[in-house]
Amino acid sequence: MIKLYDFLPCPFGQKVRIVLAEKGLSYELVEVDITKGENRRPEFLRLNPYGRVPVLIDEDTTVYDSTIINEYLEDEYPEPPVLPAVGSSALRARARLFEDFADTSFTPQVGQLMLEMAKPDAERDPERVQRLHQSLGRVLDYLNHELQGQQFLASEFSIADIGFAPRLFVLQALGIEAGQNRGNVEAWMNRLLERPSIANVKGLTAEPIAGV
Ligand SMILES: N[C@@H](CCC(=O)N[C@@H](CS)C(=O)NCC(=O)O)C(=O)O
Repeated sequence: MIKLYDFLPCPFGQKVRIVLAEKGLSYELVEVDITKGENRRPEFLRLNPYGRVPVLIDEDTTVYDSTIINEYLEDEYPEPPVLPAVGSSALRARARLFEDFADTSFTPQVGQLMLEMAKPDAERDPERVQRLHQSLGRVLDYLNHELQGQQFLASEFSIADIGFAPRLFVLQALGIEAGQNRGNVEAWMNRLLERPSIANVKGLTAEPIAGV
């Protein structure tokens, strides 16, 4: 049976759990509490030298990093797919580009805003909050543009949408109405929430994780 080492509030672990749910794969969840440093234990560092969750073990195969885990799951368990079909190279590239964009330019910025918003008012840096609102607003405007005439970011539902899902639905709690004046984003979010894999993913929270 597949084993997933994860910390439920981790957005990268959530990406993997959404794919596992989409593919109907059962797995044993091994919780690694990174707030208690469990990810720094030698036995965990032997699984992932970076000491980060998620890590997936399937029989003799150990894979870490959410993007690489999801590629592994797609290769090993291709049905139902979470990438456009082999041969649709341009769409596959588009899906991967969006996943990478979510991981580098959206998820961490939402994490920074979570940290800022969790501070008492007197300690919060309003300029930083404003900068983060502006940069996230630009990302959402871009997504709104890219979703024009499309149900999902890479035509069919894929890792592109999954990359954004973990942090998309906590924005409201941070004071950002993602779908306001962005009709394509609003419709996309509603479409995403229709999927049990996303609606039921555990750990969606606007509480910050130290260091993420
Ligand atoms: N690129 C990695 C990032 C994973 C990551 O940053 N995980 C965080 C929790 S959300 C972690 O384990 N942090 C602990 C640490 O870096 O010490 C992925 O996509 O899996």
